[in-house]
Amino acid sequence: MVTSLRSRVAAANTWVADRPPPGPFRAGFWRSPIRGPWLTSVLGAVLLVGLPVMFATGLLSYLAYNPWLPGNDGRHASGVLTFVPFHWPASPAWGYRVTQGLHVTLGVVLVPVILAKLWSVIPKLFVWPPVASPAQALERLSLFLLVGGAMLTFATGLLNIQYWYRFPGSFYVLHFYAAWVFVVSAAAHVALKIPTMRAALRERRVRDELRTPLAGTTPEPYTPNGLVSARPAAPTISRRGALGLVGAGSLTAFVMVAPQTVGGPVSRLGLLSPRGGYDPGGGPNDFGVNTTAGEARITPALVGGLWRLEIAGGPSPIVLSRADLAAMEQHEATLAIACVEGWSSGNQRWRGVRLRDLATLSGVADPASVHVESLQDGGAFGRGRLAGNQIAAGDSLLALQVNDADLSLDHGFPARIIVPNNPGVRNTKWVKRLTFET
Ligand SMILES: Nc1nc2c(c(=O)[nH]1)N[C@H]1C(S)=C(S)[C@@H](COP(=O)(O)O)O[C@H]1N2
Ligand SMILES: [Mo]
Repeated sequence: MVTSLRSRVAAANTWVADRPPPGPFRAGFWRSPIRGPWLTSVLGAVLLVGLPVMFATGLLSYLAYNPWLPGNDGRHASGVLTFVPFHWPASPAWGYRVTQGLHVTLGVVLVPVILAKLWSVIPKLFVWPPVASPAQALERLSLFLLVGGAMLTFATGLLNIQYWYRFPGSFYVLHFYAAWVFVVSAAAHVALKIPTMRAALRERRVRDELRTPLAGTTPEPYTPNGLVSARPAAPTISRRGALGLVGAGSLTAFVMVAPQTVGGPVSRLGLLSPRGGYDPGGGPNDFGVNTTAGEARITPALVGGLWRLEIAGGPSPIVLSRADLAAMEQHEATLAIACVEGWSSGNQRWRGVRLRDLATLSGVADPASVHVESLQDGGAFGRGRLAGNQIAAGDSLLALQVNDADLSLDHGFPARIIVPNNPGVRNTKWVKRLTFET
């Protein structure tokens, strides 16, 4: 009885397996003669170098937000993945600019490689029958997580650097979890595929293949259910040509995006980076802006003569006017704003009151953190916490001026935070209250 049921299921399976629907499920539908383990392995090798750098710099960015401080972005993103091996330092001042510039630039540069890699394995998406055994079902599920995780990680990242924030939920959370799904499934994929990759790269030397013109381009040996076409067409591009195309795509992406990480006039070369230039007519405040005063609904009345800074957390709150702040000891620091989106303002000369002097004034000797609040209502941008080591750093300022001029309204007049090695978003503009916490 059981045997006959089994054999009937097996017979049904064979019947289905022998009758793929027309189109991409049929052997021989995919005909590119250069598709095969070699091309996939070369692209995989590039990703094997690039993705760990992306993941490491991404984790550093996560740490730079001080996710362990209540109310900071990283908090709700972390959950079971809360992992803070060290507190983000305030030096070197250029640290975040380098790691995040690398993260974003590499992310864009790898897009053509990822797309080519997906193209190279596309027959695998159309395996027939779709589920042949539990083991194969598991493998397909892991590939779904791999491809889905990769797409979501890259899509959220790319939308973010183009200032498209209308995600369902927070960019931070989506990007963070998608990256973990991507990285864990990629690690499993690599462990499974390393032998195939090594064999493929041993079979054909990269050096030799890069010398092979179109005329000499032949398919790799066919194996059933593999990547090589059962019915290869005549080549229209060599493997060298295909890799050249991907390389040219990556190089173009690099040229378009890298300049914005440098900042200053150079960033105008980055034609595809939206923050290429900001031109309020030149002058000391002519550098990139995230959220103008208009967008943040900061009116001249809010920042006029009636503006006061409130300093709380000590025995009694202190209220200071801008003139009071200007009368305190001023300190100058040359620092660049480096945004999570990969762009930098380039170095600017900021002038203002040291955060640690304000902490002392408030009566909190050795604060563990400071809660910074902006006149801007609502949203993650209007508030955030900085850690004790950031307050203590000598170049951490509540800035009143930049490049010998008062801050412009767009850059945070009457006063803004500027802290070395701090993600841009934590340099709050239009500050109204500082609460020092122990
Ligand atoms: N109040 C407030 N502060 C803010 C922002 C904001 O939108 N609102 N944007 C932040 C972000 S994301 C960055 S990168 C920097 C940019 O500073 P800038 O506009 O002066 O160049 O300001 C930060 N401070
Ligand atoms: Mo930013």
